[in-house]
Parts: sequence; C-alpha cells; structure tokens
Amino acid sequence: MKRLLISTLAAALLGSTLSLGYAQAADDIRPRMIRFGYGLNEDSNQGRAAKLLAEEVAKASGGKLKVRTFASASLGSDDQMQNALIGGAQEMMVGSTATLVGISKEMAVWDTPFLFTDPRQADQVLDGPVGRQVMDKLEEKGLVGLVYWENGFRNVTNSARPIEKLEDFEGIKLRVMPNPVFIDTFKRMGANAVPLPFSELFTALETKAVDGQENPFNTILSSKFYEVQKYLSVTNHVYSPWIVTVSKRWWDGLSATEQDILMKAAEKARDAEREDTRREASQALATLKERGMQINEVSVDEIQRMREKAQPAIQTVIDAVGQELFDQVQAEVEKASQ
Ligand code: TK8
Repeated sequence: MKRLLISTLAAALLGSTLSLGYAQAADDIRPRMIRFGYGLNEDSNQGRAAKLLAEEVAKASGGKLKVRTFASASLGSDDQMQNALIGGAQEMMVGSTATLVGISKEMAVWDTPFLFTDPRQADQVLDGPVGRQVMDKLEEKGLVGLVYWENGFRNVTNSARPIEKLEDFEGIKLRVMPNPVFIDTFKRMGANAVPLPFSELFTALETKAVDGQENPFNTILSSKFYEVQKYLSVTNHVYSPWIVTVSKRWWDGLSATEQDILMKAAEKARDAEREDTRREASQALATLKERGMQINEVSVDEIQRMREKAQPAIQTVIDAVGQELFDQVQAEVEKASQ
C-alpha cells in the first residue's frame, strides 16, 4: 500500500517535471511578466485604461500574469514598439491604427477623412465584422490585434492663427502622424504637413520646429499642448482609433486561458476607456479655455470646403486597402448610421 503510494507519487512528480517546458495545458496559467507600452503619459485616458487592463489581468490570473505598463513612449514610439512586438522583444502595446499602415496597409481604411460623424457609429463598425477583418490582417505580419480603443475625433491646434477657413491652413507647418493619408489630406488642404512621431511632438511645438498639430481634445489636454499652442480649431476631420496589439510570436505560446484573460481585460478596459474618453472630451474645451487657449468652431460651410479639398486623399486610402474593403467599410458606416 505504502509502496504503491510512493510509486504513484513518484510517477506524478516525474510526470509534472517532464511536462515542464512542454506544451502547456489549455487551462494553465504561468507566472509571466508582460511589458505593455504606450505613447501618452500616465495621467491620460490611455494611461488610465492601461492601468485598468493591468489590474484586470492581475485579478483574473491570481497575480500570476503581471502587466507592467510603460508610459510616455519610454519603450519607444508607436513604430518602434510595433517592431519590438514583431521581433518578440516586447509583449503588448496600445497606439494609433494610423501608425500601423507601414506594416499592415489595410489599417489605412480608418484614416479616411470624415469617415465617422459619431462615436457610436465608430464603435459599431470597429467592433463589428469588418473591424475584426482589418485587425486579423495583422497576423500575417507578426502581430495580433485584440481590440480598438478610442483615441477620438481629431482637431487642429497651432501657434500662428485660428483656422476659420480653408485658406488659413496656407503655410502652417503642421505635424501629422507618419502616415501617407494624413500627409496627403493636409497637403491638399494647404498646410505644410510634417510627419513626426508623437514622442517628438511636444518639443517640436515648443521649439517652433512646427507651428501646429492635430489630435483629440483629450490628448491636447493630457499632453499639455495648451502650454505651447494658442489656437484650437474644432474640425473633427477624422476619428482616430487606438488598437491594443500583442506580439504574435509570444501570443502563440500562451495557453487558451491566458489568452482569454488578456482578451477579456482588453475588452473591459475598452468599454471603460470609451466612457472615460467621452466624458473627458465633453469637458475638455472648457478646461482648455481656462488654460488660455483660444477656441473656434469651424463653420459647417468651411468644413464642407475642407472636405471637398481633402476628397482626393480618399484615393490614397483606396490604393492602400483596395476598393472592396473600402466599399465594405462605407456600407458598414451606412448601416451604423441608421
Ligand atoms: C500615441 C499616438 C497618438 C496619436 C498621434 O502614441 O501620434 O498623434 O494620436 O495617440 O498614437
């Protein structure tokens, strides 16, 4: 009896030793350290959501999966982090879809100027089948897309003059994301578009290497652009999603349970982040005014003129993503507008 027990125990021990380093059981959770990088500071909608994601993962994994967050591009710009994920040197990140187009051209479909007019429309399309389809394209490139978060509707700030009409863009050195559609759109509207990574933006504004930039109200506030920019012009020229991505090389080595924990946490953080972002955005204008910015709403007629000027940039999107995907997204936007 005793001998039997001992040999059973020994077999069990041997079994568990042997299983180390071999394929992990589907429901297994191993102690892991996960580096999660992002570009904005901790005190931003992006930072708050990253923190929430980390807490959710710790809770759901009994502390075994530890997400360590790295704010303010301390692991690198969006582009640098994407490449670190592909190479397996970093596990996770969140950044703009617009900075991914060099890796996965279909992402450019979200850069279509004036694509969405309402955040709910964006949620429906991004979280629906076509949003997933665009995300799944990343896998060929060594990335896995989990969910879209909200960056938001983008608006223009600068230090030269309020943008009240199309002609006011003339000669403005405007930083844009390193992305062909953004460069094209703003060139067509008359600005001198200068692509720069976000991590270099504050200094570029401060030293007047550029006159202006465009980002959602939330970012203008959290990145303190009001300290170096006088004018904020409400253009809402494009809705910008953020996307949570992971290294595919790393993801493929996780158990189903571990993947599920990360996915659920990313979704939970998404829902909270969208609410947080919309709440913050609705109060941001008043705050930015208090901080000294001069704010103007661009008239409907002038927005229409800007829209017409930017229209040919849509061809740049179609060239990148193909007519079929472009039409599919248009159809989904149409559906979401009803
Ligand atoms: C943060 C960026 C940022 C984006 C930009 O890393 O670059 O202007 O709006 O959110 O992805």
